[in-house]
Amino acid sequence: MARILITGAGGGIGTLMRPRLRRPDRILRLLDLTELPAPATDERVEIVTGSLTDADTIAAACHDVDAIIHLGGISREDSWARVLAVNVDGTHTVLEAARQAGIERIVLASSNHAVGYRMIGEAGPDGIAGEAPSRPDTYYGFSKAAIESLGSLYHSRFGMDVICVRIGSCFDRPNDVRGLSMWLSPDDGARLFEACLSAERPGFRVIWGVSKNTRGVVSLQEAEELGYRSLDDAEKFAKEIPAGAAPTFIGGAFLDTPLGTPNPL
Ligand code: NAI
Ligand code: 15L
Repeated sequence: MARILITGAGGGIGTLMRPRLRRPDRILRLLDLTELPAPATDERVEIVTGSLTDADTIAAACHDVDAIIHLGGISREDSWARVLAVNVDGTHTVLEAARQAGIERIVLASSNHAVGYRMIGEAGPDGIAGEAPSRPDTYYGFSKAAIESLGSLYHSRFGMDVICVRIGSCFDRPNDVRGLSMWLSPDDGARLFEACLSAERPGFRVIWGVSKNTRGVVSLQEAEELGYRSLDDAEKFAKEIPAGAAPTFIGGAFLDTPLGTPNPL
């Protein structure tokens, strides 16, 4: 029986993944700051309420765990202090607890905003590579670049398999023209996390987390090397999306966000 710890399990992606990552031979240990819905009678779920910033909570949450999907944290622009404390220090706490517990597989939720200042089309028709050097668009994007780097350190020092997923836009459906390029469907999200969990000794990787969108602008090659196969395309929503200009930069509207100002987007 495998046990997977999912941090930030009460958030948007965690909620979408909870039913999709269920397996008969798997226990999902779900951690969040806020209280999560109790398990259904047929659900193999363990609930942990606590903060990423609390080393004792995370150490206990890592007990008997086989792999971690680390989604928890601040998911948009915020103050420098909060972004550092929750995203950077919090991810360090998770990686350190994982190392001490002997957990060898960690999937880190990075973001397109780690490379938000990269121009769409700059890399040619194959799109921007998974491991393209960071060009963050916000303190938030910086924190994602920082955790990728931290993941690399933990791989190099301790041999842990660390996969950083630069997630595009993972929601039920794309909301705008940019989403037609950057959407990661929830079902593809689950397929991608499964690939990250099961790939044989991947080492350290940085990959894109998007669907195979007709208007895609980033490379899927690195994710496909891990076994990911997208079955969705945002284009099926194109007619329902209000007309608008495609963004010039990967990060879209985040580039217009004042640095350090909590962003409701
Ligand atoms: P979300 O904001 O909906 O969920 C984040 C969860 O983390 C929340 O449930 C929150 O309570 C929890 N959390 C925050 N601080 C915590 C702490 N100190 N201790 C424990 N839990 C804490 O975000 P969403 O959309 O689910 O994203 C999940 C991850 O994926 C985030 O790391 C985000 O940066 C990343 N991501 C998401 C994208 C998307 O399209 N939804 C795109 C790119 C990256
Ligand atoms: C992110 O990194 C955010 O967590 C998410 O809420 C969306 O804003 C997403 O990027 C996006 O770029 O659409």
